[in-house]
This record gives sequence, C-alpha cells and structure tokens, in this order.
Amino acid sequence: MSSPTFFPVTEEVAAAAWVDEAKYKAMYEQSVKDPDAFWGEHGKRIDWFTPYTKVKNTSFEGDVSIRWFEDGTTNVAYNCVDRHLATRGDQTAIIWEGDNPAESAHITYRELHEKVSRLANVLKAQGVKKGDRVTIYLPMIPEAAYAMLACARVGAIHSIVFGGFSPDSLYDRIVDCDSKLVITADEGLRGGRKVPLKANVDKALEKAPGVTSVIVVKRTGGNVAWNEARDHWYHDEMAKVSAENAAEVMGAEDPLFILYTSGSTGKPKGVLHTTGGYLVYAAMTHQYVFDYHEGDIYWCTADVGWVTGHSYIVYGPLANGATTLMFEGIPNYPSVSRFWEVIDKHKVNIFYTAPTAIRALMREGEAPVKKTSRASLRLLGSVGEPINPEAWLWYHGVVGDGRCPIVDTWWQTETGGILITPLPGAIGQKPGSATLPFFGVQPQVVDNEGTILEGATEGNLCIVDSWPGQMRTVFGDHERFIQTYFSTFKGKYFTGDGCRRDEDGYYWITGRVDDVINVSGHRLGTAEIESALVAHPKVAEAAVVGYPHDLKGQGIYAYVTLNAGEDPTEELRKELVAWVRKEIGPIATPDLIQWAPGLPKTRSGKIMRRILRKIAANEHEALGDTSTLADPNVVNDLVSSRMNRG
Ligand code: 6R9
Repeated sequence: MSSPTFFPVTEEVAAAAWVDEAKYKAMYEQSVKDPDAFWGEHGKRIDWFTPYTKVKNTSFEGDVSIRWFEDGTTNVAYNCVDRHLATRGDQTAIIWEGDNPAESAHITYRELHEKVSRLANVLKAQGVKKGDRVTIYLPMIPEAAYAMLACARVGAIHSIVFGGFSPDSLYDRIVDCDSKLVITADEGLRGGRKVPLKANVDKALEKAPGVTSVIVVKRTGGNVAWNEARDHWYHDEMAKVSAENAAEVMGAEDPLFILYTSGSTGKPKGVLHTTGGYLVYAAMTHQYVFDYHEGDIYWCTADVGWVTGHSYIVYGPLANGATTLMFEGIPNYPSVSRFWEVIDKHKVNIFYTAPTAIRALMREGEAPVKKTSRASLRLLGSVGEPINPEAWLWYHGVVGDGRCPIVDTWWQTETGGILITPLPGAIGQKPGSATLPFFGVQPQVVDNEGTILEGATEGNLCIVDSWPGQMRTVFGDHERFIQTYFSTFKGKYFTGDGCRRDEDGYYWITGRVDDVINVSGHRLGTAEIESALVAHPKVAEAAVVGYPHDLKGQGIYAYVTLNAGEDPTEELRKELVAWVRKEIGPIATPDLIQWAPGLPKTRSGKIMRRILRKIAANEHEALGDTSTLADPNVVNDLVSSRMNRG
C-alpha cells in the first residue's frame, strides 16, 4: 500500500483560516508586484512611535544595502509587551514548563511588563546604553525572554549563545561583538542533568576582561564561584530597581540582535537583525503560517539560543499577543511521551518542532503517543532540516491523528523568518516539500554558472529581492556579508541550499550545497570542527564532512591525519572526540573519526571533499574521477579502511 503523496487543504481548514487559496494568490501577486504598497500596509501591524513614510529601500548590488521602514521609529519590547496591557494584561503571555514535569508557571502580560521593565532598569544601572552589546547565556527559563525584551527596551543589542556551547565558543562570541555584560544562570537543567553555565562563563571570561558585569539568575541553587566586583544576583538587582521604565525610541534600522551562525568558512559570523522589518516579518509569518488566532496556545520546542527561538518563541508570538509555551526540558525526559503529555497538560493547539525530534520519537513506536489525547492540536509545524516523507507521514498520521495540516517551514538565521512554507488554509501539502513562498519572497533556482532554471528543475536556491526580515549585515564585517551571500550569484541572495522545484512549482529543499552540515537541525561549519581538531597537539591535518545519519539527518565524519610518530589508538580517538566537545560544545561531537594517513588532494593542495563525502556515505562505487589527485592511492587506502570498519 503506498502512502498518499498529496494532502489537500480541507474545506473546514480553509474556511477557518486567515488565508485561503484565492487570497494567497492575490496577496502573493501584490506582494511581489508592488512591495511598497503591500508592506506599507502590513507594516502597520506593529505600533510605531513615528510612522514611516518610506517602505522599501534595498539593493542586492554593489555594497548591498537593505533598509525597511527606515524613517519610522518604534520599540520591539513596547510592541511585544506594553501595547497589550490595555486589552490583555491578565492573559498568559508565557507558559513555562520546567524540565521536571511538576514545575510550571504562567506569566501574564502584566507580569511580563513588570519583569522586563525592572530588568531594563537593572541593565541601565549597570551602565548599558543604546547600541551596547549584551551576551545572554541562559537555559530555557522565562528570564531568557525577559532578558531579550529588556535589551530591546533599552536599545541594547543582544547576542544569545546556546547553553550547549563551550566556554571557548562563548568566549569567541563575547569578544567578537565586544559585550560588556553577560546574563547567565547558576546552572541549567535538561533531562534531569545540570549544565554548569556560570562555571562556563567564568572560564570564558578569564580571557575576556572587557566584560564588567555578570548577572546571574538562580535556577538550581547549585554552588558557583563568585567574583564580588563583577557578579550580581539577578534577584537582588531586580529588587533594587523601579518597575517603571520608558521604552527607548528606536529607529526601524537600529540593531535588535546579533546571532552567531556557522558558514562554510572561518569562524561563526554575527548575523545582524534590526528592529522594524524584523518584527513585522516575524509577527506576520507567525500569524499566517501557523494560522494563529486569538486564544490559541502555541508551542515551539526550539531553544532561544537558535533563531527559531528568537522569532517563534519570543518576538513573533508576543508581538501578536499570543500565549507562547517555553519548555526547559527535552523530548525524552522523564519519558518519551513528554511532548504529548505537555500538549495535553496545557491544551496546546499549535505545535512546532524539528524533524530530528520526530525521527527520534518515531523510533519509540506509536504507543507512547497514543496513550495521550492530543485532542487540542490543530496544526503541526516542522523546521531546521528537510523532513523525510516517512517522518512527515508519521507526524501527520500518528501525532496529528490525520487531522492536522503540517507546515514544513524553510528558512535560516539570515532570513529572520519563514520564507518557504505551506499556509494551512491555502496550500495543499506534499510530504517532504516546503511548498511555496511566503508573501514578498521570490525564490529562483540557478545552475552553478548562475543561469536561471525555469519550470521543474533542480539547482541552487537564491532569493532575488529583499523581504523585511532579512539580515542587514555581518556584525562588524559588511564585506563578509557581501562575499558570503551576494557574490556567488551576483545581485541575488544565495541561501547555500540546493533545491528541486516540481511541476506544481513546489520547492523541495535538498540540503546544503556548501561546507555547512546540519546535525539534528543545528548548523555547523566543517571548517570550525577541522580547526578544533588541528588545534590538538597530536593532529597534523583534519577534514570533516557530513554523512547520512538516521536520527540526526547528518552525522559528523572526521578524517584525521596524525603527526608522525603518533599512534592511532582507540584511546586517542576518544580523546579527540572529547577535545572537540570541549572546544566547540556537545553539538559538535564527531560521530566517526577515521584515521587517514593521507587526505585526497588536488595537485594544488585542495582537499577533495566530494570524494571524502562519498567514502563517508559508503558510496564507494560512485567516487567519480580521481585522476586529478596528487596521489590517487590515498583514496584506495581510505576506502579499504572505511570498509573494514563497516
Ligand atoms: C530556521 C533554521 C538554516 C538551514 C537552511 C537549511 C536547513 C531549515 C528547513 C531546512 C529543509 C526545512 N533548513 N529549515 N531544510 N527544510 N524546512 O533552521 O535556521 O539554523 O540558520 O539553519 O537549515 O539547510 O539553510 P538555521
């Protein structure tokens, strides 16, 4: 029996949704034909202190300049909090569900307003001013949202570093943007285990004297070292300040946040997002893609350390006055039913998660899902990597009981919000396809020479014109911004992804075509992992590639050449794995390390990754032409030792 390959929009869903098929077509058409009129209208969905008179002023040529609503002024925290007080002060803004199922909390918009205002005053008391950078290294607790919004309120630029990153990675990110202040917690709690956040900050700051204050939230009460001159307890400082704070007046193009993300070369870059366009886009996509309606309980399982958490846990939902659920834990603690139990406990209507979580839970069978009700669910979403049709069908059939549309949302840290996605009332779904572009988004498929490919085709995915949520620059390095995104295909934003477009115009993202790998939905640059490996005193050279992995989507495969005289022992293999975890963080843990007496290189010394990818994937028959290699025997050696390992 073959599975259905098309899931049409049901009449019931279309009738209740913001947008049906006809409306999608009309709105899309207007959005690309007359972006000024379209966004001029939709920009009004947020409150402006001074209304904008200019809408779009963007160019992907030359110096690349992207400005939206440029003469308007507003404040993101005002829009996410203050403007809701009159109508929904007593409504829950954030439902917090702890790692431990016995712990949860409801925070109303009024409470959120008080916390954010106080924390804004704490920041000011610490000398933080408009334009200053603040690093946030927190677990998934409400204080993470307070911290983001407090920065936005005073006009400081936040840079969140995911709690799974090592002290070294944290150090790099603090120094790159020159943060003066760090907000962290004593410890995080995930799956019953403690994460030593404050200790990691202490280590990172040994080398970063520029940080003059650290605000520490007490989460577990665990023991932490204390630097009297620098460290402050969050609860003490919050009690000292007033609960009145006037939101700073921000220009639409004033920076809101920096978020570091991996690319194909060098260290992670600071993706910079600004105020007005970002918020309009995050809020609008949140409403239309998830078909968010007043009163819905909405849950995105991402961590605020990733862009998904920024746009779809905090900024988009709160700008819309939604109730957003924030989950501290993991999908399999205390049991593999946890997600579904949380859905029942809080009557979640809209659920947004990642394929890697779906695949892991699918492996546990239907029983842990079926013992829960999930009757509240209306819509399911997926993000972070391509979802394989098998996982899609399981998500749809088992989790959603065949009742809920799935929005497979393709986007990136750089795009600020969702670019390609079904709208549940308008676009029928094909399992594994991100389907069609959101309003204002003009995808284009090009071959490696940049020739535009029409109709059903496959190639490199570009976007030809700007949308309001687009990143504006790489923090401190505009040249790198131009080089990375606008130079491969001149005048177009190159996504780094490959895609196929089918005969219905649906887009199927096939994965990265550059040296970025996607492990469980987390982006890693192969160059970063290589440079961590070669920093080890026994390693001469390393090459890292992704390979297909059942649960993670891609796994990390490292080829390592040792210094002369070093023995390739099992012990050293373990040591290198631990080393990379220490250098970058657990998300970069290599899955396989293969000893490589030599690496396949061209005569000019370039490592032939294409070949290494094939060997890692066990596709030995399809290695292609190896005659241009400096030493073709290297490949035979690698293949035979790969085969011996199975
Ligand atoms: C939001 C986010 C971006 C990369 C992107 C692509 C992959 C994300 C996807 C998807 C296929 C989807 N990706 N969503 N691939 N289908 N629905 O994940 O941002 O961490 O920057 O990663 O993730 O390869 O280029 P980010």
